[in-house]
Amino acid sequence: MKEMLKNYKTHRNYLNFIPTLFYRHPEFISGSNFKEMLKQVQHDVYFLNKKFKLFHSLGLFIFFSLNSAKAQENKIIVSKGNPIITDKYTADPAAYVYGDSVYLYTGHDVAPKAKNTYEMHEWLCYSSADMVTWKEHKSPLNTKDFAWAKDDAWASQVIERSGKFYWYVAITHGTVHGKSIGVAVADNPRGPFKDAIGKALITNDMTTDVKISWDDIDPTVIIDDDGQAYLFWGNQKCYYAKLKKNMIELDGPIQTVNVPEFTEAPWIHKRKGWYYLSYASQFPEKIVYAMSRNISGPWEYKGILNEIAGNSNTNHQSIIDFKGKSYFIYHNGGINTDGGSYRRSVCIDYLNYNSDGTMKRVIMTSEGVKKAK
Ligand code: FUB
Repeated sequence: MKEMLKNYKTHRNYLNFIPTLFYRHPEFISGSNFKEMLKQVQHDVYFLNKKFKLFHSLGLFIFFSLNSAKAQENKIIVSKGNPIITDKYTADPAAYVYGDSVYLYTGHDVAPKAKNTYEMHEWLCYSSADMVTWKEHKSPLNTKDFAWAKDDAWASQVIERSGKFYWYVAITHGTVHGKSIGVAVADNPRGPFKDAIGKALITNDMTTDVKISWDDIDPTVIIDDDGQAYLFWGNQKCYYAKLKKNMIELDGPIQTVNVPEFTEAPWIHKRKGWYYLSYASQFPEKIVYAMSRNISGPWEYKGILNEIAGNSNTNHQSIIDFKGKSYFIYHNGGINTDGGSYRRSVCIDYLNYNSDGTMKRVIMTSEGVKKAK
């Protein structure tokens, strides 16, 4: 009996439990079959203790998992220079200025150490009001969100129109051979995003000039001052097309941009009446650029903007203006010790323009940028 009570006491809610025992075993009160009853009670207590321990551990597990997911969601990263994020590999940055913040969307390299191909299943989202302190948001988009797609969360870009956020992504198609471009939509820049059309916007069979299956990648998007939106993308050839106001349909034929030694990673931006088309050139990649007064060209080639980014054979840029400064956001393989072409990391340095609108070559630094005010 003593043992039994000890067992009860180890049980957090034993006080509630005792009346239940009397209810289940009325013979305890009458005194008959006392030994049998004791056995039964001990048996019950044993299993209740076991159950309690199980529920207790399960509860703790759920509590800690939820809390660590929550902590991860709102994790604050104070960058100590380049790379800006060091707890995971981030690639293919696409920054977007919205309100008082910069939203930074990246791919997520998860290839294990010895794997020398890309392994990427989701996109990541960070935001900052000063370019140094970043908040990590819950991953707002995964390749699984596109039911028609296979895998490969490659380069992407987000843009806002009429209060909706459109995220154009490069991804492998599930049934049409090759890479494709999908579009997801959300009501706020942190998502969650969902597939906007339930099918790909661009598939490999829509562009037949280039005989590779990965020429439909790396979407970049712009809404011009007159409200016309354009999508640029490509590998080996740079394509572009108008988008309808709904942002989820092409508005006219796919056209080709004529620029030298185009590899991939186009980024289109406009500043002071100039259109800039920067892109990765050759391999390993340098970022070069061309300028035009007209979005449909002709484009004037201006040369190298950023040299090969250290130990990464790709070099994928995003260009923004924020709080009075211009930024060049790119990736290298700078995380010790496994960083490299398939485990990349986002970096940020200043971008400077000359008075004629041309861009000065970027100086990649370890220090990165200072707090924007
Ligand atoms: O991250 C996968 C691919 O590598 C991107 O789509 C390219 O731009 C290159 O960075």
